[in-house]
Amino acid sequence: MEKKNIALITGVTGQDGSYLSEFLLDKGYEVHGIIRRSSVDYRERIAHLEGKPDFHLHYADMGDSMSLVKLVGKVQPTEIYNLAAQSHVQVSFDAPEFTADVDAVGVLRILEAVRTNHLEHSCRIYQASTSELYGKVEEVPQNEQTPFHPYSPYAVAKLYGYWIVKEYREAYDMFCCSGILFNHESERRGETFVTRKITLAAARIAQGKQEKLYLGNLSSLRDWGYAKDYVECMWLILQQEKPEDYVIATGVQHSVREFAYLAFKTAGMELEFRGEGINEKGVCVAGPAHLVGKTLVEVSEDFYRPTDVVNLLGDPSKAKNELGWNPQSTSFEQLVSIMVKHDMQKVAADHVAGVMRTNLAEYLEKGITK
Ligand code: NAP
Ligand code: F7E
Repeated sequence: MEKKNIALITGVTGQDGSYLSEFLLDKGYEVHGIIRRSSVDYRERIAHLEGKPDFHLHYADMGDSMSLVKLVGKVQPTEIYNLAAQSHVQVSFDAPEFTADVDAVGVLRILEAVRTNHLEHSCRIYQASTSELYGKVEEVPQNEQTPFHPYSPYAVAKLYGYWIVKEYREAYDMFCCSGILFNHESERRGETFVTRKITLAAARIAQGKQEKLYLGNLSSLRDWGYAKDYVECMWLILQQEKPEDYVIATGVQHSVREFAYLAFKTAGMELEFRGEGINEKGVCVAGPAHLVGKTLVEVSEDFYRPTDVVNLLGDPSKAKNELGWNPQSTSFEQLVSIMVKHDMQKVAADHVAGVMRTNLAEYLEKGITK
């Protein structure tokens, strides 16, 4: 009988972990995921997978070497996907030491757990690296050769993760690789990342549950893809003959302002942006009569970062040519539509169920209510 592929996913409860679990279960893998103890037991993104015979969850923590060593020994994975991280850039300014421990040293702990269990030549490792490494960008678009210039505590921690993976690949001949993934979003995206903050607010404003949305830098440019498309690349990277690093991106760039315009339009409100910088406002010029003429989007200094990454655009040529991956299988317009439609339904369902949610993203992101 053919031996089963066994995957261990750190960060299984996150956006990417949930899509990757579905993808690997469909491929016939036995999937093991790391969870942390939390005072709330409901794991929204993977609840539909719990109880499936090939899906297993284990308590461990990226900050606890012993838990990782024991778990890797017990599971004997053939592939590890290291997705666990404190992944919010703004939060990394507020909790830099925790971010460094999980996002930098955590990667080392995984690599050492594999070596300690003598699996370095049988277990392949994927590291969730990021376009944030390019930071204060030195060229546009960015590819695998573009120099790094990390520009936040998050990015600096992830740079360590990138280099330690490369080091272990060369020093110990391990099959470990980094996917340098540009922003990827979905209806499962955390609610304080800018895209989801916008789609949820558009849905809530359209349904009379919120008056206004406060954002930071509207001119920031991102290369936004669909998370469900990106997890396939994580798997493809580990199926190659040689361990290598890949840029995963769509090759298309939009501003936060453009994302907001399209999201509000999809929710039935046309915005016109007037003014500049901190005084810029998104005014409703077409849509429901009671909203026309109202300012629905404002800029707030609270959401500006001490240093911000403002010009990310990936060149996915290597992934396209060597992995055979299609960077544009979901367009920007489709992505926005998927997210807004989902959030319109979610807000309506919360209303019917009488759920009182303080999901004003301003509050969730900064503890601020305007
Ligand atoms: P996410 O939704 O924030 O999920 C992060 C995951 O990490 C969660 O499962 C979280 O568990 C877990 N985690 C955090 N600290 C941990 C710890 N100390 N021990 C164990 N688990 C811990 O992130 P994502 O968007 O899915 O991203 C996945 C990975 O890709 C991250 O490493 C991120 O930095 C990287 N990345 C993301 C993007 C993007 O655009 N999404 C782009 C490039 C790279 P809890 O649920 O318990 O908090
Ligand atoms: O910000 C600007 C903000 O928080 C995008 C993580 O998955 O992708 C993500 O990091 C841009 C920034 O994502 C608001 O200043 C404006 O320029 O959605 P974000 P991020 O920082 O790009 C990378 C690839 C990762 O690796 C990370 O893990 O949008 N922006 N106004 C805002 N951002 C937020 N959050 N909130 C605002 O109100």
